[in-house]
Amino acid sequence: MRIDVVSIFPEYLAALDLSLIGKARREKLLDLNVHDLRDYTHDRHRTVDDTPYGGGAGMVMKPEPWGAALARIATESPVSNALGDKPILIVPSPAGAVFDQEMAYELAGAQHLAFACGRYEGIDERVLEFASEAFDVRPVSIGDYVLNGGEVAVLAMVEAIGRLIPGVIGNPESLVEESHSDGLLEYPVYTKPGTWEGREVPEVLLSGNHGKIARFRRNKQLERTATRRPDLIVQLDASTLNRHDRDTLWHNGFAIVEGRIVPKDELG
Ligand code: JDE
Repeated sequence: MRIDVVSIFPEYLAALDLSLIGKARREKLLDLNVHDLRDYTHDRHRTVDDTPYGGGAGMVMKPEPWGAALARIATESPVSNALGDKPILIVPSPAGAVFDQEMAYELAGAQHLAFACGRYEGIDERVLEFASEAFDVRPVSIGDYVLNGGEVAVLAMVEAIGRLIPGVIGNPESLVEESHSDGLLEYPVYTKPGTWEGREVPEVLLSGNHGKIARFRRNKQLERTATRRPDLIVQLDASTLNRHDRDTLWHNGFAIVEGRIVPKDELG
């Protein structure tokens, strides 16, 4: 896979030389290129921003450097072809569609991704229109909060996508296990020593009884998800829950009514 990132702080992306993603680059599984937007300016001060039309606070990123940088990346794309296939341009933005594991899987299947890191109040909207001639443009949010720029969002997305590229993860079994995570949060994990700071590892995990261990872990997943992410519980398919699952959910505030999972406090 080829990935291009455009930023006014290219040093921010230095973290992508490290760990799993750094190894994938060295092994040529990932061709990652970071570009300095200021290299596409022509004035003495390498200006990338200007005041907003219509007034308002802050500054807006000028279109010309973005147009030049993105045109260059599109030209070099291994994807753009006569069939109308386009590379994907991801624009981190609090106003984007929310990035999740499903989107990570989709993007991991692409040949060429580009990321445009905005700063200040954002990028002149005409850049996204212009870019859509050569790219499939996707404004994407990593959550409902505001960052100073897109760089940190790109670090998160490249890590989530990069680890799904075949060969990047040493132990592909962990990916298989992950994909079977059935819409619940993970169960808690423990390792040696068996007693630490007066705290014991749950006895069942030492029992060797695999049926009991599976039930214990499943209960922990259901309890955690009910407490921390009740929004995920109501999205579960009730027909996939056994008698034990239903009992655990009941004791954690959820009922099943006519095949639908509902918080008990919403019952009449
Ligand atoms: C991403 N959750 C939050 C991007 C932006 C066009 C392009 C970019 C301060 O205002 C911003 C911040 C950012 C950086 O991304 C995030 C983010 N997921 O904050 C833009 C706006 N228009 C503007």
